[in-house]
Amino acid sequence: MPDNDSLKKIFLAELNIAASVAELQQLRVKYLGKKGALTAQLKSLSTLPAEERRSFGKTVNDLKEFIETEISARASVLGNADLRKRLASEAIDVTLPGKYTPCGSEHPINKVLKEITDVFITMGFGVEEGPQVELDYYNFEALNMPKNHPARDMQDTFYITDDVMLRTHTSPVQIRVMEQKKPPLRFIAPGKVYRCDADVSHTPMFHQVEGLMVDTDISFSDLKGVLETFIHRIFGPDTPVRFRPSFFPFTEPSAEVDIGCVFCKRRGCPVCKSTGWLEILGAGMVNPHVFEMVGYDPEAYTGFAFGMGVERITMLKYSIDDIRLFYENDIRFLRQF
Ligand code: 2NL
Repeated sequence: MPDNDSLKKIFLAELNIAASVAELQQLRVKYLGKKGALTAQLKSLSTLPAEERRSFGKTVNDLKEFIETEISARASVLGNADLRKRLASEAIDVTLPGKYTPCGSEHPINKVLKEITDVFITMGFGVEEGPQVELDYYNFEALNMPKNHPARDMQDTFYITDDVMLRTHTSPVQIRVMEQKKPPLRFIAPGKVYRCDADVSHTPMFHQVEGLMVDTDISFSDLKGVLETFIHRIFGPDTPVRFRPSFFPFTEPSAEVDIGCVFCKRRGCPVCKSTGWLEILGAGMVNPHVFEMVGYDPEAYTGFAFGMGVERITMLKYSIDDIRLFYENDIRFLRQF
């Protein structure tokens, strides 16, 4: 068995070459562990003559303490070095350019649809939705367009069966809501609608926002106030607005609403066909016959309704001259919004 002095020398030599905290841990076990060199020294104590035990015991204990202190000191140095090494090898250069992540943007139709919806929500309107595959009853019949009514032809309907079709407007949503709820009512019905038609200003699928307000004393002034406010929020407060008499089977009286041409500022241009005005909405007072169809007393209630095409409003707002651009998915077009 080596004496304490040689043990110390060997330990110091080994301590010197230990290169990591893990190797220090092995040293600790080797010298101070249950089967360690120092433990063996202490065990040999009992074989010594009594007079030698005290000084030998002290030497072993001093050495034990010395080894513990040395290992701890070295561990903290190596531990710092380990940390520095890891920090250096795992360092991130935050100034390097990032990986390119392609990012889409909101479709212009959804963007304008949201803007329109927000304006009406601000005025206290709710938002209602309904099925795109609709029954003849809700799409036509309940809106005062019985079978063989000429206005049905204007709608270029996609039929699925005699009684089932793709909705040609979102008015059926309003019929369904009126069947379910009593007045007062105030909501818009945004969504996709379908008509068999295709050219620069028509796609077979497009978006509509219709609106309805029903109470005991709703007048044409309410309709004018709400729609003028809406137009001024979407096109700016100085936009001229004009109400022109028109006809819809589901409203009486009916009006078409024009704004001063956004392209020529009413001086006259090809877009407004030299009239200085652009049509953007249809509206009117709900036809009493429609109220009867949903079980409302037409003597007790009045209301106004309106409808607009979202594509048309978006085209006017952004000076887009071909509706098909919305649905060609050309990224150069879509990126501009
Ligand atoms: C247009 C015209 C309009 C309505 C839609 C409506 C709905 C019910 C009752 C009465 Cl349930 N009216 N909707 C009224 C007038 C005009 O749309 O040019 N749309 C693009």
